Amino acid sequence: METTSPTATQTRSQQLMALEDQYGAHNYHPLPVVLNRGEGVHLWDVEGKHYYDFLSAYSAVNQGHCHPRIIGAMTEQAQKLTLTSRAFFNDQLGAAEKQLCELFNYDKALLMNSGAEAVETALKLARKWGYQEKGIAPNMARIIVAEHNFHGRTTGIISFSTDPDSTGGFGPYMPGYQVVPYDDLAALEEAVQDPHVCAFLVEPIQGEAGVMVPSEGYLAKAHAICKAHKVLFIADEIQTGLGRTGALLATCYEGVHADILVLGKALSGGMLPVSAVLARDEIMLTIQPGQHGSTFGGNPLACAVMRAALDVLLDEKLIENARAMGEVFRERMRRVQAKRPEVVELVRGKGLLNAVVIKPHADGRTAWDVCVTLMERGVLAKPTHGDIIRFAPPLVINEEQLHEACDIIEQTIMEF
Ligand code: IF1
Repeated sequence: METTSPTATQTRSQQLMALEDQYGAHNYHPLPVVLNRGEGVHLWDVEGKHYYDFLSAYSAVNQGHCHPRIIGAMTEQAQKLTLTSRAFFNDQLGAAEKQLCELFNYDKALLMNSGAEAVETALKLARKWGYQEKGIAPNMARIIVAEHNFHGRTTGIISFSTDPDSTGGFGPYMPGYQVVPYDDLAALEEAVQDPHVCAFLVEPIQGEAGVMVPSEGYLAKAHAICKAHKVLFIADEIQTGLGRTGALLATCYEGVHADILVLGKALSGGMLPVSAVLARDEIMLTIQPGQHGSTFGGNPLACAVMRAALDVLLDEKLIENARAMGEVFRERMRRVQAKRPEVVELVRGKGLLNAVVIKPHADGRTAWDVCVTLMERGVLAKPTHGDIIRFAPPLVINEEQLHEACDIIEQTIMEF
C-alpha cells in the first residue's frame, strides 16, 4: 500500500487532511480546516488562524470549548476513578441522577453515552411500557415519528428516517414505525387511533432538517393528543435542549413535560459522550435489572463532568444569554435579508439555534461556497441539505463577539 509521505510544500493542515484521507473512513465531508485548540467561542487551526465557532459541534459545546470549570471536574475525577461498570456502585452516579431528576422534574434517570444510544433506550422503554401498561399484544407495538426526523445513525433509528442518505443501502429495516408529516396535528391525531401505538418520538425543532421550527402550539397540542390516546410523548432534546433555544428545553416554550425526555451532546459540555433518558417510575421501572445497559453508561467520570456542565449552564445564565443573543443574531440576519432578498431566502430559529436559507446562485455557487468564504474570514459554520446554513455558536458568546461574527457573515452574503 503506497503511503503519502508529507511533502515539503504541503502546509501542516494539508498534511493532516491527507493523513485522514489515507487512513480514515470517508464518512464525512469536512470543511478544509484543521483545528487544534478551542476556548469558549474561539477555535484555532494548526497554522494559528482564529475562528469563531458557529457550529458548536452540533450543539454539544453550549458551555464553550474547554470550559475551565468542566475541565477541572474532569481532571479531578480522572485521577480518582473513571469507570467501574454498573456491576458495582460508584460515588458519583446517584448524585448525578438526583441532579438530573430535580432539574428536569422526573422520577428516574438512565445514563447512556451517545445520543443514539439514549434514543434507542427511549424506544425500548416505550415498547416495554406499551406491553406492560397499555396492554399492547407482544411484538405489536408501533411508534410514530416525524418526516425529516434525525435521531441518530444506528440501524434501528435509520429504519424510520426519511433521508435517503441516512437509510440508503442499510436495509433490512426495523419494523414498527409510522411516519407522519412534521407540524401536522391532523396526521398525528389520525395515527394515534391505532391501539398498537405506544409513543410519538419528535424533535421540538428539527435540527438536521434545517432548523425547522413548528407552528406555535404544535408541541402542546401534539402532547395533548398523545395524552388523550395513552401514547407516550418522547421529546428528543439532544440538540435543542440545555439552553440552545433560549430555554432550558425547547419544550419549555409550550409548557410540555415529555413522558420521556432524551438528552445528550451539551450534557457533558462537549468533553466526552454523555446522554440521559428521564421518565416517571411507571415508565422507567418497566426495565428491570439485566434488561438494558452499557459498559460506560453512568461512569464516574461522565457523572462528574455532567454535573459541572449543568452547573455552568445555570450559574453562568447561558439560557438567558442564548435567548438574548439569538434575538440580536436574527435581527442582524433579517437586515441582511432585507438588503439581499435574492440571496437570503429566510432566517429562522430560536435562541442560538438558527438557520439562514441561501438561494443557489445563478453561477451554481451554493451555501457550501458561502461557508468556505466564511471559513477564510474566520467564522466556522456548515450547510445542511445544500442550501441551509445552520448558525449555532456556544451559548457563552457575548454581544461584541456576535456582532464581529455577524459583520463577517453579512459581508460574505452581501458579496455572494
Ligand atoms: C452526525 C446531524 C445534527 C441529533 C438529535 C439524536 C442525535 C443527534 C436531534 C444522535 C445527533 C449529530 C450527529 C452528527 C451530526 C449531528 C446532526 F446532522 F447528524 F443531524 F446535529 F443535526 N438526536 N446529531 O441531532 O446523537 O448519537 O450523534 O450522539 O451523525 O453526522 P449522537
